[in-house]
Amino acid sequence: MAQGRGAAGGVRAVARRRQNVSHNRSFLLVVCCVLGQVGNFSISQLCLPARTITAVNGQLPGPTIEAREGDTVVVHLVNESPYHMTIHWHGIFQRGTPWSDGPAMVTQCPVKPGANYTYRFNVTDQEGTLWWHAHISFLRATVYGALVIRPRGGAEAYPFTKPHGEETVILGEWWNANVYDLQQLVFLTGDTTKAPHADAYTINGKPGDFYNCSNANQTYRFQVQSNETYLLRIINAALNTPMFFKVANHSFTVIGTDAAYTTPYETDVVVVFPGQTVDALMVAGATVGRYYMAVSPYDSAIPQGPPFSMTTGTAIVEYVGSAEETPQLPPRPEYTDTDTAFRFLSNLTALVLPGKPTVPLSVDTRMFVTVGLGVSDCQPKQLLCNTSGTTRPVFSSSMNNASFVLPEAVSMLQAHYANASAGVYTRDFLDQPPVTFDYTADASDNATLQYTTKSTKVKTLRYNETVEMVLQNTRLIAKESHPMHLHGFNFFVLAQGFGNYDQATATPQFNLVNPQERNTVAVPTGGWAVIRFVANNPGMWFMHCHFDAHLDLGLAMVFEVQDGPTAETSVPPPPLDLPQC
Ligand SMILES: *[C@@H]1O[C@H](CO)[C@@H](O)[C@H](O)[C@H]1NC(C)=O
Ligand SMILES: *[C@@H]1O[C@H](CO)[C@@H](O)[C@H](O)[C@H]1NC(C)=O
Ligand SMILES: *[C@@H]1O[C@H](CO)[C@@H](O)[C@H](O)[C@H]1NC(C)=O
Ligand SMILES: *[C@@H]1O[C@H](CO)[C@@H](O)[C@H](O)[C@H]1NC(C)=O
Ligand SMILES: *[C@@H]1O[C@H](CO)[C@@H](O)[C@H](O)[C@H]1NC(C)=O
Ligand SMILES: *[C@@H]1O[C@H](CO)[C@@H](O)[C@H](O)[C@H]1NC(C)=O
Ligand SMILES: *[C@@H]1O[C@H](CO)[C@@H](O)[C@H](O)[C@H]1NC(C)=O
Ligand SMILES: *[C@@H]1O[C@H](CO)[C@@H](O)[C@H](O)[C@H]1NC(C)=O
Ligand SMILES: *[C@@H]1O[C@H](CO)[C@@H](O)[C@H](O)[C@H]1NC(C)=O
Ligand SMILES: *[C@@H]1O[C@H](CO)[C@@H](O)[C@H](O)[C@H]1NC(C)=O
Ligand SMILES: *[C@@H]1O[C@H](CO)[C@@H](O)[C@H](O)[C@H]1NC(C)=O
Ligand SMILES: *[C@@H]1O[C@H](CO)[C@@H](O)[C@H](O)[C@H]1NC(C)=O
Ligand SMILES: [Cu+2]
Repeated sequence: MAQGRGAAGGVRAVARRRQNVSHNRSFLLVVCCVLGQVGNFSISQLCLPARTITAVNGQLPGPTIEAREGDTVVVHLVNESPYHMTIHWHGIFQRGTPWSDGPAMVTQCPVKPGANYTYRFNVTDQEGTLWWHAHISFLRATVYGALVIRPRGGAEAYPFTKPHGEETVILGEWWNANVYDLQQLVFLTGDTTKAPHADAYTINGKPGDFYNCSNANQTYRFQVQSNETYLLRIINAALNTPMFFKVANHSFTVIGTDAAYTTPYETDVVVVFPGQTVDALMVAGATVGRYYMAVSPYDSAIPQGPPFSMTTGTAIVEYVGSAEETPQLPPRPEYTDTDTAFRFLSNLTALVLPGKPTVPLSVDTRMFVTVGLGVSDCQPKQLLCNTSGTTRPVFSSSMNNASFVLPEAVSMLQAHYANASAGVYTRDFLDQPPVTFDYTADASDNATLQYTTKSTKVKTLRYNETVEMVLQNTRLIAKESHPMHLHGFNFFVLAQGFGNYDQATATPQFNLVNPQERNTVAVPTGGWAVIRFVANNPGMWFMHCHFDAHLDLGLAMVFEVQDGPTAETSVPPPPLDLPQC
């Protein structure tokens, strides 16, 4: 993989590497581009004519940012694309640096075409694999890359035997259409079927051998040495597709998720939702030969909605000394195999290490939040909305029946910092659903309950309070497993299950010993998950579904975390180069 330094000049990367010394690591990301600018990038996929895409430093995926725990990362973002841009450092806590989190209109106004912004943050108290991506429109379809955090002592200090090699494995979706235009069309019509599904699944940007195009360049290859152990850093960067991940004739030992170590977990299939990462060891212990690494979609919707692309993205794991033979293809789970998804996702536990935060046992604020789809009225800006029917025409989504819209004039963090929330957001996000109903019953799926209205609501938290949140999926429109992502924190996943949450039966199932730590939890389809986190990070923190299709429709809310008692526990002044709207 390429290192994270840009091709252009003026970039400094501090080279000293001593244990227990933190470093400044500098990166230049140039987002580009339509015509003739630095980093202009065109690509031919699926044997179609080459086309310019929005990409970083002329690469798909973009450069990997490598750091050690405790480092300071400085990223100069230069926007040479024709679109408004922001970058989110997915999973980074951003303690003390809320202005660097990146979601457009939540923590910053976008970086305009031709403008630039410098993101600065420390990578503290987390190790493993995270990633970065555009957090505006659907542009993260091609604007993404890995963010690897090794221990201060380097790979020698892993809490597992040091592997012989490491590979970043970024799963993505490829769209033949321009994704910015698709997002505009979906928004203007309110009709998600205008962007039904991706044209291919990719591994490290390449779709592999099972699409109607035989081009040697479209398959990624991993070279392995027989009997050596590899750390696969698997990232799901797809817009809307959860993935099953397999390698023919190989199995894995999962040792981390979302940059938090797990108890080693043996499996022959990895399940990874958009926003999530899985670190897994793989021993090259098969007969010398060639094996497909394969990703296939997990479609959790019941009843099934617009079809996923029922295809398989592949790469090749190639042993040194193997012949150019046809690789073995692993059997893939059924597209609707919820049992396999749940088995993997619910069996992971944290690796308890000294000094690591443990699950808080007392709770200050309890929330019960429904998550799901619905319908809304046409909004004034939805100029292509079909108003001729009798039913509400716009697909929508909501949390506790509030369908989230971003403000337009100023970012929420700027409004918070200036004590000027009026006209930007309101503090009335509910702790409970406004209507109690049978959340997961088919009979509940009626037009009355589906209806939801647009707003910009936050839940305000005191600094340092402990929050427990039950996320309850609904059956409105469809049951579906929504990957719920929280910015600014990791949370502990205490329990998860199917049907309506029942406190009496769920509480005894809570894992209060070694629950998995995540920044994105896939709430089971037609089910629930219970999470806990400590609000020890002042700022405005987005919580949302990591399917871009659902985020765009309003499946989101924001936590407003108040300042603590000291300057270190308060939102600092905005950086001087913070973009203005
Ligand atoms: C980031 O780390 C550096 C070096 O340890 C430290 O001086 C600085 O205060 C940290 N910044 C924040 C916001 O915590
Ligand atoms: C970033 O923007 C500032 C202000 O417009 C400009 O002075 C500077 O040259 C830009 N830097 C780069 C690397 O484009
Ligand atoms: C390949 O082309 C065939 C025939 O045109 C079509 O039926 C099939 O769906 C295509 N497969 C993919 C993966 O696009
Ligand atoms: C493969 O990629 C190389 C380098 O980008 C390019 O020169 C070559 O034309 C490509 N081959 C095909 C068949 O597209
Ligand atoms: C790999 O290990 C197996 C079992 O220990 C052994 O039979 C084989 O010779 C080894 N292969 C190589 C290339 O060392
Ligand atoms: C490898 O996997 C393929 C596909 O599942 C299977 O047909 C084959 O028997 C396996 N080979 C070995 C040596 O296990
Ligand atoms: C994982 O979870 C399932 C329930 O989905 C359970 O039946 C199974 O025993 C668990 N353990 C392992 C190691 O998969
Ligand atoms: C608009 O909705 C009506 C009623 O549902 C339908 O008959 C018509 O085909 C729709 N028009 C378009 C352009 O989708
Ligand atoms: C916002 O209100 C707090 C508390 O009243 C005050 O300390 C702070 O100075 C105010 N900030 C601004 C920018 O007015
Ligand atoms: C919609 O479903 C809810 C829950 O089942 C029910 O209470 C309500 O009466 C239904 N409304 C209509 C109009 O059917
Ligand atoms: C959501 O709120 C709307 C508007 O108040 C109401 O009509 C609808 O029934 C509510 N749905 C749910 C599930 O609470
Ligand atoms: C935050 O909570 C932790 C754990 O309860 C406590 O140790 C710490 O002192 C608190 N910090 C502040 C500033 O209140
Ligand atoms: Cu969703």
